[in-house]
Amino acid sequence: MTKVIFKRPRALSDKPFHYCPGCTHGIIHRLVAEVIDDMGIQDNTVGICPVGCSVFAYDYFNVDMFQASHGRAPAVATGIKRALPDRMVFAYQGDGDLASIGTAEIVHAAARSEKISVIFVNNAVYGMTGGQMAPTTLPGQKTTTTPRGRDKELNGLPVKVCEMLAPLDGATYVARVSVHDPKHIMQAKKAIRKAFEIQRAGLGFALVEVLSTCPTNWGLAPREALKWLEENMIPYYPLGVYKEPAEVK
Ligand SMILES: Cc1ncc(C[n+]2csc(CCOP(=O)(O)OP(=O)(O)O)c2C)c(N)n1
Repeated sequence: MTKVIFKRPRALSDKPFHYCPGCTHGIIHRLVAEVIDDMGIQDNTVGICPVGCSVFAYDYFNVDMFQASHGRAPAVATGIKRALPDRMVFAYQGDGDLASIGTAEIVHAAARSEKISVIFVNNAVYGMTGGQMAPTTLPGQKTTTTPRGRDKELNGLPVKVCEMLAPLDGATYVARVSVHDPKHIMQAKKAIRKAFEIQRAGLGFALVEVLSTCPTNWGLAPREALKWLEENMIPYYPLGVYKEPAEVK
């Protein structure tokens, strides 16, 4: 008899991901889908995908999906959640999308404490458009628009999204996780589950920042990219829970 020990979550379609080898968007999709399965909310969930490499997330998630214009996922999520408050609504956004063109959207969605869950994928570059500097690009990091490395005099310093949003009164749950190894992947799933549980309990705005790789634009092999994330991104973007309501601790 065959015993199934690992299978595709129901909340993921069988369409193969288009992501580059070693890109961790696929792992993060899977974690969100597993949480949807585990909570039994597949028929009741609406996802918003961004502009960026994960724009085709609407093909991968087996739930109702919307595609928002660049940076506007929190506004679209707000509209859906307010019109259909019994739905579980999540926005999935990259760092160019959320922390650059969409900065005002995310700040005000958090300040209003919209009852949405935001999955924020920080890979320190604009992936889809060819690896330009993002607000999250590390000091000294080479990108196609900072070929000599990000220079604080010319390019300023990175935006740390969790540290920026957590002090807002409206932000209910804010956490940063990583997916560079199995232990951290399991921790990331717990944080994503919490962001959904907070929404289910009607407690307010929840955001999970997931540190992610972009081997193609970083110019690294997949395993080197995981190591680069661990050694360079985590020291600059410390992992942990930045805000958590007493109800779910
Ligand atoms: C209004 C608008 N401005 C700019 C673009 C070009 N654009 C498409 S994707 C993208 C960057 C996406 O980067 P990120 O959000 O970090 O996601 P990633 O691709 O790295 O996952 C940009 C600037 C666009 N499509 N629409």
